[in-house]
Amino acid sequence: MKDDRIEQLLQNFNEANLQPLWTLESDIMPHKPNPKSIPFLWKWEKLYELAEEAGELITLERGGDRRAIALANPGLGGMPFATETLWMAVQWLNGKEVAPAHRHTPQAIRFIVDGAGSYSTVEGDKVYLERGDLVLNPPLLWHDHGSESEERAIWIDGLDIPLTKYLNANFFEPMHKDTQEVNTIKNYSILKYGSGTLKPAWEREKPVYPPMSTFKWVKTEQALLDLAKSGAACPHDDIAMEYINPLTGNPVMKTFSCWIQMLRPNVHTQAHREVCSTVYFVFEGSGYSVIDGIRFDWKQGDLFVVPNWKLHEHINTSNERAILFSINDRPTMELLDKYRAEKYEENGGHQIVTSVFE
Ligand code: GTQ
Ligand code: FE2
Repeated sequence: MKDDRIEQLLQNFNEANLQPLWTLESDIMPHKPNPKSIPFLWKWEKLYELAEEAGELITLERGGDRRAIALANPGLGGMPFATETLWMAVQWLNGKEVAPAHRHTPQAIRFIVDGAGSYSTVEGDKVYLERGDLVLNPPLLWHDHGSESEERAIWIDGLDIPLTKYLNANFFEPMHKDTQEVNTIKNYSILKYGSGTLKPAWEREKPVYPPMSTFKWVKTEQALLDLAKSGAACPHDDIAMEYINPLTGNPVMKTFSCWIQMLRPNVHTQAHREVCSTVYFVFEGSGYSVIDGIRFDWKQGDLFVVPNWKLHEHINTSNERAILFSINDRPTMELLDKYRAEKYEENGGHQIVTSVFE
């Protein structure tokens, strides 16, 4: 009797577009994060080969605006996203080309693989791009890229496109002309604010976004070498540094953070897991990471993903330094009070490798 009524009730819920919690629990309230994105790795040779071919076949026209090729995590059902919140792409710009000016609500960064005489203009501030530079593009600031040499430039883009899409907060606007006017000398914001520890004394206000658009590689590298010299290191990430707004100490973006880390020769870090997803770009060196028990061998140029709450540790297998650039959505998690982390205590902090990614 009662069973029949329950069955009828469930059917009535369904017809009324209602769903009772007691039939859903483990799906919408899992005991721990259960991301759809999977640990994955993209090899540089393949990315480069395909980007190069795109450089021959695809022109930069309005609509596309950029020759950017996105990492599509196989766990995300064909979406062009590296993780649930992060977009990562390889962008190829031919010599003498212009990627026309536009602006959008997703916030962006570029990490330069080979600048080759190219520039980015962000809200009238024109900066030249060199290997290892990090360029910031806060939300709704106009930007165009161009090349003043005969050679192609190539870089990595990081954006919060998936998060912006999920929040239905996306706006995109092409500019009425291809390139912005530049009224200051080149590299203006770097010259003015690039020291990071000193600022023009007469300026008292705190801009909402970091005052310089670019972190130059020479300074970043020096910071890594100095931190290593200090003897301090993170057990999980070795010589790891977060790019910050020098005027506030906050991560450079509201929704995601940028890191640069040096794994010293033969270092093997301790595994941990965090409520945040990370996309890594191997800037220099070779080694492997163990993510959720899977061994991912990497070398210069490769990109790989650590999804939410997956155990991970990094190993530099060489006698040279290895350098990883990465973006992670930890600032989003922290702003929303959802960040947690846990150390892996078993087995001396090292996971048992159950398979090797091919
Ligand atoms: O360079 O402006 O990878 O607008 C995706 C969207 C790069 C860019 C991307 C973009 C850009
Ligand atoms: Fe853009």
